[in-house]
Amino acid sequence: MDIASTQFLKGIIGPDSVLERNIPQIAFVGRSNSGKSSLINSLTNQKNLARTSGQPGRTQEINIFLINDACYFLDLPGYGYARASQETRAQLEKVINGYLFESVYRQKKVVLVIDAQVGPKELDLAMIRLLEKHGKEIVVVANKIDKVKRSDYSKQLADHRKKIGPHPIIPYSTEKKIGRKELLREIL
Ligand SMILES: Nc1nc2c(ncn2[C@@H]2O[C@H](COP(=O)(O)OP(=O)(O)OP(=O)(O)O)[C@@H](O)[C@H]2O)c(=O)[nH]1
Ligand SMILES: [Mg+2]
Repeated sequence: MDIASTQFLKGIIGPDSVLERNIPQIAFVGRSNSGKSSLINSLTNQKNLARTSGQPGRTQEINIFLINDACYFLDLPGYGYARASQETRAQLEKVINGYLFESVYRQKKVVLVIDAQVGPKELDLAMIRLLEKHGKEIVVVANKIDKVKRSDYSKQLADHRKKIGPHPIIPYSTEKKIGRKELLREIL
């Protein structure tokens, strides 16, 4: 299945009636700057549907996109942006955890976006453990795979796999358009 239509619905910071409709939710989570918003643009073949930035901390709300009139993509704020103020980080964490762990909402899949070159950091592993504890279906996207040298590719992915455990890991590059078909197959 491919993506034929995409529509931005709204940005939310807490419970919302849009999420009460009987439409499967696919949430994109991960560290700030890992490329969640770029990934949504890449999957939907749009340039500026989700707003991206070289500066971490771009996405501050949960932006909801309706895909094919059939499911939602939710672009979450990133966690772990060290230079944000304590207050901002606490607020973002409240939005992320409130939606994922303290709401009545269920996700068809949670797509955890990591930087393929950096690998999963402690905050990512903590997020994976929390998601597992709450019984979420996790798909890991190793984004920015274009930054990894060809010769390091399989060793890097094997290292990530050891840390991440039994969840699918999809190498991806929003810049080089690598991994799109594989990820769509996994989530749609
Ligand atoms: N090299 C490379 N850079 C990428 C790729 N995908 C995204 N980026 C860059 O990563 C930066 C962050 O992208 P965003 O999509 O804004 O990241 P985000 O995870 O939504 O960030 P927050 O909203 O702050 O949580 C931008 O400068 C993108 O151009 C990729 O596949 N390869
Ligand atoms: Mg973003």
